[in-house]
Amino acid sequence: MFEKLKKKLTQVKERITRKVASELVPEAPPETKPEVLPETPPEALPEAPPAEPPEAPPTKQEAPLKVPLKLPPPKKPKKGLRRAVKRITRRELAPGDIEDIVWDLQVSLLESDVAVPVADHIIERMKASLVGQKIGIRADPKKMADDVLRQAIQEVLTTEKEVDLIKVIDAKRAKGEPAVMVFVGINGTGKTTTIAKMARYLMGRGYKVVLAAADTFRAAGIEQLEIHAERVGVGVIKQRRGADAAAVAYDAIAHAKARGLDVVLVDTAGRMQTEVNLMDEMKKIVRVAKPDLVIFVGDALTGNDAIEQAKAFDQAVGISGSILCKMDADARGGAALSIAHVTGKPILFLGTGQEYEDLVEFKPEIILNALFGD
Ligand SMILES: Nc1nc2c(ncn2[C@@H]2O[C@H](COP(=O)(O)OP(=O)(O)OP(=O)(O)O)[C@@H](O)[C@H]2O)c(=O)[nH]1
Ligand SMILES: [Mg+2]
Repeated sequence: MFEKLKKKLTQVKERITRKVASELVPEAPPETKPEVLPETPPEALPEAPPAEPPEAPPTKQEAPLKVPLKLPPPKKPKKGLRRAVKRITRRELAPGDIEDIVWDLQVSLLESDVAVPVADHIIERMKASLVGQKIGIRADPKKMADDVLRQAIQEVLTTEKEVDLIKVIDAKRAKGEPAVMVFVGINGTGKTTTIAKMARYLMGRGYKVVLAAADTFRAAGIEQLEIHAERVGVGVIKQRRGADAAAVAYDAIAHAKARGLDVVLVDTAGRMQTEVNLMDEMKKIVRVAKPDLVIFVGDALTGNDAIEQAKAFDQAVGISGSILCKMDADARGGAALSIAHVTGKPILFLGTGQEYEDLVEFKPEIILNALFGD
């Protein structure tokens, strides 16, 4: 997962590390030996400039001769020296220091299909963290580079409003009603497979689930769902092909209510956001089913296209969150980094393979570890 983006971010981190290391300056020498100036610290990279000429300031060495005997001679040189060291350890990074690095990062993110506003946000956060940063001897350049990028990316992965699927189901169960979830997205992104995975996931947690075969549009749409349902051992409510998709969803909800089931997962036909009739049909499904959650299913491999789709589906029916599938094959990571920030809706789960257990609850750490782990 994310091999290409990880490689690019590693290069950016190395550049930040080198930049910070080149700014490192020695710390104050031990107070007992004011005349001995420190050597270049071992942490600094070879290009780190020596911060001070090897000789101590001559005035300081001559000072003891001029002071009256009753004054302790070493005091003044120590103070002066400390002040000098303090001045140089105050070195800060200026915008110009990181201009090239910022440019590199921007190109890397855009090449990885990260959406422009998300790339901009990451860049701005990185600048805000680095510019004006005081770099002292104790700075750990590698850690600093890592932290700066990690934090910026963590921010774009997190939305203000979280959605806890299990809490939503439990709240409905407490009212004696089934939770209804409608899965939407363009063709072939992984909706039907994800519904089967989700049914398995929820049944494993003790919930009673039924599926609604509301993809009445595509040939074999219903049969495909039935095959998955049989494999995971869950019931399907269906009508014939071409039937009103909203009516199928309605039937499934009525069935769940009658049987005291906990969750209805509604499969829908894939549709391009530009297909007006199909988008209208989806709006009707949502109007009729009044789902607790509308879940956008995106194909991570389509990068920025998935983000544009998510925006369009959100505008049409108001999505609650997203599930990104095919993460197992995604080397670029653009969709995963962008979708939450652009839509303002959280990523709920990740599809990580073609098996039914390949559905992972989303946590920013999954992405961060893939990008920053060893
Ligand atoms: N590698 C991988 N493949 C996946 C994942 N999720 C789904 N797929 C595959 O993607 C293909 C399409 O999946 P479907 O579930 O049929 O997609 P859909 O959105 O229902 O498609 P339509 O009904 O045609 O719109 C199938 O071959 C799935 O096995 C995933 O997380 N990883
Ligand atoms: Mg399908």
